[in-house]
Amino acid sequence: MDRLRVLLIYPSKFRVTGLPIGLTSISAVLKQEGHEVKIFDTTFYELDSQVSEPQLRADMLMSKRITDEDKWLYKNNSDMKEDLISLIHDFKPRVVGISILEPNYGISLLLSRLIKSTFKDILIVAGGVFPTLSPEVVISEDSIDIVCLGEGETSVKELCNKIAGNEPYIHVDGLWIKDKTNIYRNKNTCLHNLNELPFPDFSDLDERLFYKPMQGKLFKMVNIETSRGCPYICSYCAAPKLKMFYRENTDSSYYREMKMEKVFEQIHYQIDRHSPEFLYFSSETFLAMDDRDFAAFIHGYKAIRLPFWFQTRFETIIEERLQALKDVGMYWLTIGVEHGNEEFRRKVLKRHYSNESMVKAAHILKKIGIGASLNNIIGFPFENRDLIFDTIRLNKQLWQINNKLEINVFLFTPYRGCELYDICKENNLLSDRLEFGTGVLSDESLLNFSDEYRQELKGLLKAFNMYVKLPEQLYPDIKIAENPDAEGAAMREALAKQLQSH
Ligand code: B12
Ligand code: SF4
Repeated sequence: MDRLRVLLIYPSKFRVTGLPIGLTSISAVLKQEGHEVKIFDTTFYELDSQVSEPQLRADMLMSKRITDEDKWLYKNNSDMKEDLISLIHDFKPRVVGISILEPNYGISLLLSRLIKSTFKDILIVAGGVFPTLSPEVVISEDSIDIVCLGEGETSVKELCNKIAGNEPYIHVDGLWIKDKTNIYRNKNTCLHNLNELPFPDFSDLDERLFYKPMQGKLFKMVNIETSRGCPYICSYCAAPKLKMFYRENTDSSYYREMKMEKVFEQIHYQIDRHSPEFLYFSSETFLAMDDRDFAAFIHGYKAIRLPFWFQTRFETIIEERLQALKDVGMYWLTIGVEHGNEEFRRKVLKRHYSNESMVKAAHILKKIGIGASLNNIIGFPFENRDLIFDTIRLNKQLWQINNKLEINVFLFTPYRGCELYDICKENNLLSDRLEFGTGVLSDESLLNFSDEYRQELKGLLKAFNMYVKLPEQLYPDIKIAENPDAEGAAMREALAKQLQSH
């Protein structure tokens, strides 16, 4: 069998840093088979926005401004298309794989069309959450030859081995493959055992991708995969549909945990290769682990001595666990509040926990002396200003308990494959502004709201942290700060100063 050259594309934008596990896991598997892999990353090119993700978050008073951003997250000064073409000329890949999330589908098409029109013989494979949940959309695109549904490690390995061995590949599991007359829709029957996969290979990624802001400073971080999937069913997230996809196709559970001994093997492996200053445990709900694994984690981590952070759910915040985690290096965590009205949260978002449990968790975090980012979303269907104020009030209550909490707020985006996307569609709520590639980090709602309400949402996004952190006597001024005019801008500036001195 020959060695195959495979180029993997990470079509990310806005200088959103952090390491992609899916793409690098595929890279590791291909290298294990002896193939040669390179990665082309679009994160640092000047694309549709001048503003980086960290800068945008600081502008919205969510997090501290990074002072040395340009030193670490500087933009490329070359042309993305020219760089890609020249890389392909030099590397001469037989296969190009693109990892696609819905907000990145627009840029993915730009690149796949460019490649197809310049290098006709290259086979282009699209994989990731978006192709998995919308395969018909992706397979209908002329520049894409193959769509990978679900986890791609085994499918891509088989595809590349067959191409390298000059064997027919139209029946490889998990791939939808086009030839001149047909589309072969092969089912994905494989959900991987995390203990049997090689560790993600980050060695071909741009060094800048490793840097994540933490309290206004950038740290070199490495992701450690501990689980895949999520047991919950939130209506605005892709995880429940992915769970259904795997249940129907493989009859197994999407949510899987890696054995603790394997987690530690991975930690040592990545530390040896990348010397990180911080670790990020890549799991949708890190503290979903049982008591035995938790005890093993605490015991094993004592020797690691690196600060770490993770994301989890409010239900998993238990004082004894958090204290034990802090004692071994936990620095920060991220938790989803998402909405402040219990009934709305339960009925529309399908998140079942009480506000009281969040208040209790905020007290625990305060007692332990640990900070956390709270994620919120506004601009849902069936929401209004009053309901948004329930979210503001809950965050205010939590922040007053623990002012180390960082309050994040994002605009709801209806991604295909999420239950709320279908609900918006049924209710004729999707606007014609909804195109692939829109929505990410935007303040422009993609729902069919009135112009007035869309403007109101923009104002509320900017003012959210002010409402949460400044006294209620200032609410009339904050209302002025919501306005898009010069008076609003001046008021925002004045209030932002007050907030900083608070
Ligand atoms: C970790 C994570 C991130 C990381 C890494 C992102 C990445 N591209 O890997 C960071 C923090 C950077 C991130 C950012 C964002 N994310 Co995110 N993220 C996740 C999360 C929680 C886990 C992803 C993961 O690592 N899964 C485990 C790996 C193994 O699975 P995987 O990545 O899907 O890869 C497998 C397959 O998809 C396939 N595959 C993937 N790529 C390829 C490529 C080829 C060629 C092939 C053949 C196969 C293949 O094989 C892989 C290995 O098995 C998911 C939730 C989820 N359940 O997926 C959301 C999720 C992917 N994120 C989402 C979104 C919206 C975003 C943001 C836009 C958020 C924002 N507002 O800023 C940004 C955009 C990022 C960008 N790069 O532009 C959405 C995507 C929705 C959609 N329908 O596309 C998800 C699904 C969450 C949700 N809301 O439903 N995210
Ligand atoms: S939002 Fe988080 S907790 Fe809810 S289903 Fe998605 S990954 Fe799981």
